[in-house]
Amino acid sequence: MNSPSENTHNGEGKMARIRAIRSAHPGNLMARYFSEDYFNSLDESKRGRLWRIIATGIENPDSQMGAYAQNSRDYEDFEPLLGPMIRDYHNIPTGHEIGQKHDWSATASRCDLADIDPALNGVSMRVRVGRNLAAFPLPGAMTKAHRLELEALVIEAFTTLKADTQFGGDYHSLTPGSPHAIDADAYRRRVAAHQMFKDMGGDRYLAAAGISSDWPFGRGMYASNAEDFIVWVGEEDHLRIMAMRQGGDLAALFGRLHDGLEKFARLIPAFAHSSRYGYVTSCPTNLGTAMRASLHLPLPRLTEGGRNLERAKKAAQDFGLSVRGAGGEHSDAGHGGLVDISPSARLGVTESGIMQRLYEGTAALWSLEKER
Ligand code: DAR
Repeated sequence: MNSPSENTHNGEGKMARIRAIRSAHPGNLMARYFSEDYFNSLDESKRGRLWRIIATGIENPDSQMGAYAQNSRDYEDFEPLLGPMIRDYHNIPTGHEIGQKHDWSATASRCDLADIDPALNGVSMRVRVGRNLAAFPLPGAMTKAHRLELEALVIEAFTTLKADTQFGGDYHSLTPGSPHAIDADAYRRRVAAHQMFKDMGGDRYLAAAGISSDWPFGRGMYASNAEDFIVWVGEEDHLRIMAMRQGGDLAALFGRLHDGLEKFARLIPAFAHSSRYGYVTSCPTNLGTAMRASLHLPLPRLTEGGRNLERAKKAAQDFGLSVRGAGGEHSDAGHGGLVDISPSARLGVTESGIMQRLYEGTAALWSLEKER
């Protein structure tokens, strides 16, 4: 595939591919909303930028979104294309003003799955937020030097966090020659435990967007001593900050994340944020809160012992939840019908709202599981 700049002058070949994708893959939102008139109205520089933003959706026709922002300002600069894609994905009607608010206050109230059923007091729960530093390009447009500079900056912050009584821990780098280097076995163990991300080069969507370039330079993870607060460095966003625990106390889980996030944020430069789209992320699907909250729920009856997720997916949709296998994106159900459930909404909902939806959705699915 030629580089975007080589095709900026006409781009006829790419537009023909987009037309073909539009009819063969109607779920590809980039192809659905791409306008040749809009593209032709752009100057040379913006055409080159736009090709890089949508390269992933052209090279991967089966994409759901088909675009990754390369710079924080892309969402404003390419609103005529990205805006309709974002509204479609996040179910925001045309004419409805998009504006992101943030609210973590519900973490101060009781929200415990054990109140639904004492049997739910031992589930595996995780909540993460994506964050990008405003001073850097987004991961798809970073040079190797950017990646190393950003890692050095957060390592300095982790040096302070290490000494914290609540969040003390250690940083493990994948950068060859780093004084914080993690050995291969330890890395494999962390990946198997879902504490660390695997080589992103295997993800064709990220690779096409440049997000996995320079692997493994500038990549790593911070883990608290209790291993319940983790920060990924250099994955799909500059930072993925997460809390995880077994149990059912969602308020404690969200509170742990919020406290750690606030403490960490005070140690590093500002995050990219917009009043319209909230925290700016590489993928438009993560805009807003940039939060994914999930828990693993055994639904052996709804999933026919894990062999068929369709009924659970359909039921979950009614409660604003998405269902996937317990092994993560594109995985099957785990042993005993163990599935990962997560509120779908990220944008136009607050952090407290996501916690409530996860609680209420879990209660509804659990009731369906028990009645069948
Ligand atoms: N595969 C890309 C992104 C989908 C959302 N998942 C993320 N961001 N990890 C697509 O456009 O289908």
